[in-house]
Order: sequence, then C-alpha cells, then structure tokens
Amino acid sequence: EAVRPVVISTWRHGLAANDAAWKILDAGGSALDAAEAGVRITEADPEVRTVGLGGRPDRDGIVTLDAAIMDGGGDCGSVAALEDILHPISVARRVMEDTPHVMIVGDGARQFAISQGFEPTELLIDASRLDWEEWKKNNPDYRPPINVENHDTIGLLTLDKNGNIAAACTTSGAAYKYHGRVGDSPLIGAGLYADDQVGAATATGWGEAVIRACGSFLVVELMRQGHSPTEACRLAVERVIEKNPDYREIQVGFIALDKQGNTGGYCIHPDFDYAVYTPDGGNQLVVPDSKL
Ligand code: SD4
Repeated sequence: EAVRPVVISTWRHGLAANDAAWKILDAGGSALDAAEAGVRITEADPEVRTVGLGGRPDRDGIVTLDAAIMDGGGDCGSVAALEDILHPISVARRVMEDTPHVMIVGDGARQFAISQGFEPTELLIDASRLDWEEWKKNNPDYRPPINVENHDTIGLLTLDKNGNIAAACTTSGAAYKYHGRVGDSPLIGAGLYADDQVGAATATGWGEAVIRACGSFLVVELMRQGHSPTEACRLAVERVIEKNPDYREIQVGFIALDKQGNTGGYCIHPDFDYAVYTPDGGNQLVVPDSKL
C-alpha cells in the first residue's frame, strides 16, 4: 500500500521546508513544485548559516551558492558557485526548463539569473562576516576546516499524489572553502538523484567524500536492487567510508525516499537528523542510526 504524499529533508531546518512543500502536495501540486518551494524557505532564512542568505562565505569572504533540482522523469538543472542570487534553486529550475543545458556555473550562472529577472542581492550578513573575520585571524594557513560540523545543506525529496518524485538540494557549501570550489550538492548523482521508477536520495556533509562515491545515485541504485531506503543509505555510507580513509574527521549523511513512500537515512556521525512529513505521522524529526 503506497503512502502519498511524502516529504523528507535534511536537518532540523527541514521541518519548515517540509511545511511549505506539504502545502503544495496536499493541494494536489507536483513533486517538482513542492521540492522547489520547500527549499526556498531555507534559502531565504538568514538564521540558517549554511544555505542561501546568511550562508558562510568562502575563505575570501564571498558567498557562493550551489543548487540542483531533478524530477523523477530524468529532467534536471543546476547552478554552482553562483553569487548574489537569493534563490539558486529557482535558477537551477530555469536552467532545466529554459535552456538546453543541465549545469551553469560561476559568472555565467549569475548572468543567466539576471537575464531571467532575478535581482542581485547582498547575501553576506553581518554575523557571517564577523565569523569569517574571526576565522581568518585564527587560520593563518588559510585552509578550510575539515570537521564534522562544517555542513547543513538542505536536500529535500518529494512524492506527490500522482506518484511522481522530485529532489532539490541547495547550499552555501563548505565554510571558508577555496573560491570557486564546488561541492556535491549541485552535481546530479552526487548531491541528489531522482527516478520515478525507484525513488530519490540526497546527501549532506563533506561534499568531496560524497562525490568520490557518487553517493545519491548509489543510494537510488541500491534501492533499485531491492534495498530499503535506510539499508540503501547505510550501504552508501559504507562505500563513502571505503573511499575516504579520513571518514572519522568528516560527516556524511544520506536520506532516501522510495516510490511506495518509505523513507530512511543513515550517516557517519550521530549528530545528524532529518524531517519527514507523511499523511499519518505529520511533520516529524527523525534521528537515524550512524556508523560511529
Ligand atoms: C558541500 N555538502 O558543499 C555540502 C556541504 C553541506 O552545508 O552539507 N553544507 O560539501
């Protein structure tokens, strides 16, 4: 018996994103519209210091954003290293729908966004600028920190009343990264993947480790082979561990949704949580099992 609709998203800030996505699904809207609307809440929230407005800058003090969106039919769009635009997820959707391309980066992405009517906005808030100035003082070697806290992307997966699936992922990336660094989040198959035949997955944590394992694609393929969402996430974390000998220093978490509406997640370190919205359970925070 399939459960519909369903929304699942990463971290505690996923609760507010789920609410926005749920409104659309409950009214009969599409998985794709709901995924976009959900993560726009997080992008616009300056209290979330890892996504959109208020996101931590790179080591040069510049906020650069990565985002991607995918529908279960296979269509997808993404932007990376985008500056000055409040809603990168909506720019990613325009790349998907209004260009022959999948991915546009850097200054080209900014120009594309402006040509589509997006207004340039200052994304660096005072609190994030002050943190960065403090970080610079204490890090004369000017290298981004690798640790278990440097994360909190929002990735959000939706299943609509018609059984269609979508995924969205948006982030300011690793704090104090090299200028121009791109993480897993805007890479189709790494930061997210969706397939109406199977389900969808998204990742959070140290993006380099997720990229090495093609993380989200791997989760979906494991579900295709018959694994439950949680088991698929656990096996993908095992693969990440194989490919990243430094895994004790980093966090990686996956969440997944299958086409029947089952959800799950798994991570390396125990500090990860995610939000699930179902017709029976309402909107709830879930703490998954972890490797360590
Ligand atoms: C990245 N996966 O850019 C993202 C980081 C993250 O908040 O989860 N950031 O590596």
